[in-house]
Amino acid sequence: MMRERVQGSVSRFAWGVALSIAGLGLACGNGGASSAAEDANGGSASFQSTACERDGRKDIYTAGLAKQNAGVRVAVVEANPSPPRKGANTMTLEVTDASGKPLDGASVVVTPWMPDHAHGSALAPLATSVGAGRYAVSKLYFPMAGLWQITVSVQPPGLATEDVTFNFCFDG
Ligand SMILES: [Cu+2]
Repeated sequence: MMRERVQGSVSRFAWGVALSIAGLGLACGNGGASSAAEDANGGSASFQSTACERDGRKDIYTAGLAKQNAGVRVAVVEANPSPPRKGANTMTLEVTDASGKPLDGASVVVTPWMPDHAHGSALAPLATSVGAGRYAVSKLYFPMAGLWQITVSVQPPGLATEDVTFNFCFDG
């Protein structure tokens, strides 16, 4: 009798976990089973670290965090909120050439992308030149928790486009 009751309880628990993971998978659209399981772990108080804390791909945000391609360097000099998080954000980027000269008048396109789910954001960010090589980015919206790639494509006047990519992870 006792043994049967214990087995029944374990079975119900297993079903509950399976249903939770299935639900997260649906919410993520194209989310794989492994990332859905990670989200489930991140939301559980019984684990000591969050999904983002365990994600080795992320950049740790600090004001001035910079990435460089061959001829273009992009620094996130300001983020609001700071650090960036899930939801609505704004950022100020400083764009310079490899020697540190501010690049004004460049075409700057910012593209958010969730590599684990193969989707972007419903909003297209807007980058506006504010002088001294700085660009104010609005409409930067991350609709869900997880790892986001923020690619900044810079085309200085008359030159080729170069991309730099920041990787920020947001817990729910
Ligand atoms: Cu997603």
